[in-house]
Formats: sequence, structure tokens, C-alpha cells
Amino acid sequence: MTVQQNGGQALVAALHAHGVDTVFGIPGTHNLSAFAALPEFGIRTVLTRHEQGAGYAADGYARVSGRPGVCLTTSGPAILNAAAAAAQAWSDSVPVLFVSPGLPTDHPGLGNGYLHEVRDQRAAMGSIVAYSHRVGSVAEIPRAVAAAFTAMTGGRPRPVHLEIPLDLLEATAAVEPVAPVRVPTAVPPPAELDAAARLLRAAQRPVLLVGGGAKAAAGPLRALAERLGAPVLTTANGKGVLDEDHPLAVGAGLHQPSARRLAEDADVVLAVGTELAPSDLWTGPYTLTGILVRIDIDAAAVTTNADPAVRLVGDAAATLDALAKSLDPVSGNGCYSDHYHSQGRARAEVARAALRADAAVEGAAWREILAALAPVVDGSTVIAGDSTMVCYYGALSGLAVHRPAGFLYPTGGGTLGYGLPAAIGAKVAEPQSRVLAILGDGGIMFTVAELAAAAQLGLALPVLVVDNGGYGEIRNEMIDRGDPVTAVDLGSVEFGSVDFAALAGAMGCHGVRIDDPAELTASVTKALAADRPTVLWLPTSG
Ligand SMILES: Cc1ncc(C[n+]2csc(CCOP(=O)(O)OP(=O)(O)O)c2C)c(N)n1
Ligand SMILES: [Mg+2]
Repeated sequence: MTVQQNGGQALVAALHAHGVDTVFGIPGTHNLSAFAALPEFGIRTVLTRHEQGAGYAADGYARVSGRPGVCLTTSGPAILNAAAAAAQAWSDSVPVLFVSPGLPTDHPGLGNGYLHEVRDQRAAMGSIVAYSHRVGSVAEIPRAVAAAFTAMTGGRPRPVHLEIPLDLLEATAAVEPVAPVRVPTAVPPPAELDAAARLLRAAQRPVLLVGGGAKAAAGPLRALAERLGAPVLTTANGKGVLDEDHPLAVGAGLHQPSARRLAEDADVVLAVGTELAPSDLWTGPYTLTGILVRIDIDAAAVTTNADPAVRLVGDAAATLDALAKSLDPVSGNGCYSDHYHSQGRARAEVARAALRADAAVEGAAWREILAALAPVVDGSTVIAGDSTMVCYYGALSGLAVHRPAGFLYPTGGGTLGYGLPAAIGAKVAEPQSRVLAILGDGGIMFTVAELAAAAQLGLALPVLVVDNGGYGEIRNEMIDRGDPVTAVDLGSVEFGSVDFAALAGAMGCHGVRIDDPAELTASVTKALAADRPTVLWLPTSG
């Protein structure tokens, strides 16, 4: 049914039609008609204090809700402020729709000094997301939104940028809505499933490697792991897809020497929804002695970093289900499965002990912190981490989580400033769940303004700041290289550092200084029930 709408209404109506109920963003002169339409369609705005924060919050929202996040900014500097978040979402395959106005349709390409003018905004964004599209008319908006959602949800999730010329956001035209396109669930052909099933059936020492692409496949993944009796290792983004308390869960962190040994000794490795990327493996590719089978939704990525013997291109959940069915007819009386089950559990137990030992060595400096946090991590808990040592040397392998998307971490982009806004997005997506942000004293300052956003929302969000007086990772690298140590100190508690507890208070949050990590169990528990965010400032020595 054709309706008369301005561009802002057409945009918001199309978002609404695709199930969007929340957008993260900041209004500006150029996107007012879009903001005006949001309440008309009952869409909630989460107002951040910087567009980078809006982008990371939309990313956290998307990871936890399993639905695309939406980041609505104004033009030029505003959308460019969100660019780091767009790049981060791309590198971790997170579906986030970035929407901004563009310069008007009659704007001279050579430039004329227009407000927020950027030489080629679409090209700037297009080089970091799946694609950036500039609509040519109001009537095109519903189709452009439908196409963006199809791209974000129909295959490998990636961010998309939509640019709507600012005069079209204001102009009224006849608009024909476009209903969401349902993309069929991709399953590999039977012959390939049979080939994989044959290998897995014969496997004596199978191992599953699980990445973020398996986040929506927790049930089938667990069922297949149990059916095979296969120990399960995960990447950072796959952490928690199998409850880390499950007997077959070895843990997270493919870089750990014990993880590498387990995978390299396996006779069949089934990798599900992971790129096996350098940012997962850290110290170079695995040298597998066994046979590799991969499941990936992205046909172009199923050979990335390692070309498997069997390439299963399909949706992780549907493919795991189909694989289980291909295995079942032969398992017959179930003895086969029981045999492997007990053997697999024993292998997983040994591997888990080895991974925990690795994690204890790597995370020694944060041992007390992680021990104090462990009791507050329940089945709902989401840890939103930043690119700080306590997260990647500590929590990644040393703090168990129990749910998919239980660990939000900027794996591919490695960007500082992700953790706090991602935690806000997660808490907005699941207000009843426990969400805990963990940041360094360096990283928090990149998006510290979002404490005010979280306070305004009244989020019961503990924000742990592990303060080692600077850019610890970089300081260590400089020392290791024998370089002069420079530009890494952010002040000490005695001199020049930020009083994060006082800062929290000034931003409408609670703020507490933690002198003994053991206090964290009680402080985090209290913060999870508070009327606003609580910054837990933990000065440390290293
Ligand atoms: C946006 C961005 N800028 C710079 C870097 C480089 N970098 C990586 S780790 C790091 C130090 C982070 O300090 P902090 O958050 O305090 O964590 P710590 O290393 O002390 O644990 C820096 C500057 C980065 N990863 N991302
Ligand atoms: Mg630091």
C-alpha cells in the first residue's frame, strides 16, 4: 500500500518493518526528520555521547540480541566518528546498520563549503563496511533498507552503511513499503555432509573449534559435541557457545599452547564459524596432523587461512543438525556413541586442565581479580571486555562464561574504547541479564563519555577499571624490544592519574575505589543491583 512519507518517515517505517525497536545515535541538523519519526513508530532512541560509542553499543546490542543493531548519526564528522565502530563490526562479522544523511542531491561534487561536507563520505564508509549505498530517491528507501537487512542477516553478518541525501530525508513522496525478505537457510549438499559424517564417524580423536559464527547454534553444537564425544575449544567470539562448565568444554583462547596441541593432535578437526584468523591464533597457523572439516556460511571464507578437506558452506545451526542426522543412521544401538562419549570426556578433562594451567601462567597478574569475579558470572552474564591485558591475557581463558555472546570482545579490530559502550548495548538488549564491563585505564578514556549515557539510562552496570597507570601492553612491548619507554604512562595513583571513582560520581554513576581484588565479589554483586552504573576503580602495580 502506497503511503505519502518524507524520507525520515520512510526510513523509520522500514526499520520498524524489519523489527527494529531500538536505535543508538545522536541527532543533528541533517537527520531531524528521521529522529522526528522514531517516536511515531515506537522506536526507542539510546542517546550516546559520541558516535563511536553509538556504534560500539549497536555492536554489543547485535551480538547479544542476535538481531542487527542500528546506529543513526548525522553527516560528515558524525558518521566518521562511528567509522572505527563500523570497522570493528566488519572485522568481527557483526550486523550493524549505520545510517547517516549525505549531502543534498544537488550538491556540487567539487564541494562548496556545505556544513559537514566530506569529499566523498560514501566512499569513506564503503571502504570499511560490506557496502555503502546512497539512495537516489525517497521511494527507494524501503528497498534500500530491505536490501541492507538481507545483506546483514542472509549470509555472513557484516555492517552496512546507508546514506540518505539530506534533502530526501525532508522531501515527501509516494512510498511503497517493502516487507522483509526471508532468506532460505543454507545447508550443504548431502554428498558433502556424508563426506564429513564419514570422517567424523571414523575419528578417534575429534576436536571442535568454535567461533562467533556458531553463536546462534548453541543447541546443535552441544548435541553434536555430545554425539561425537568431542572436546570443544572456542575463540573469543565463540566463548560460551558451549557452557564452559560443560564436561566437553575445554575453554577459550586458541592461542594457548595446550589448545594448539589439542587441535594439532586431533585426527579430525571440525571448525564451525571461525576464520582461524591470526587474531584468534596469535602465534601462527595450526599445523594440523589430522583432517580439517569446516562449516562456514561464507563460501568465500571457507578456505580462509586453511583449506579444509571438506567444505560445508551453510548456516551453522542447520548444518550441525544435518550433520548429526547424517551420523545417526550408523550409530545404531548407541554403544558407539557411549564409547566415544566417555573417551571424549576424558580427553576434554585432560585438555581443560592443560588450558587452565596455561591460563594461570598467562593471567597470573590478574589471578585474584578473576577469582573474585568468577562467583558473579551466572548463566545470563555477559562480560564486555576491552582491548586490555586483563581481558585477553586474563578473562578470555581464565574466566568461565556460560552462554553464547557471554564475552563481547573486539577480536579483529582490537580497538580501545569498545568495552563500555558494548556493555551498554548488551544491557539494553537484555535488561534482566547481568552485564559487566572490564576495561583498562587507557581504554576506558576512549569512550568514557558513555558513563553519562549509562547513568542517564539508570543501568545497573558494574564497570571495572583495572588501572596500571598507562598503556601496559605497549609499555611491555617497548621494554621487550629494547626501545625507550615513551608515551605510555598515564600517571600514577600518587601523581597525575585520573581518580576514576570521583569521575564516576561526576558523571552520575557510583564510584568505588577497590584496594583488594577480593572485594570485587561483593562490590560487583552490589553494583549489579544498584540504581545506576558503578565504576569499580582498581589501582594495580603492573
Ligand atoms: C583505538 C586504538 N588505539 C590504539 C591502540 C593501541 N593499543 C593497544 S593496547 C594499548 C594500551 C591499552 O591500555 P589499557 O587500556 O590501560 O590496557 P593495558 O594495556 O594497560 O592492560 C594501546 C594504546 C588500540 N588497540 N586501539
Ligand atoms: Mg592500563
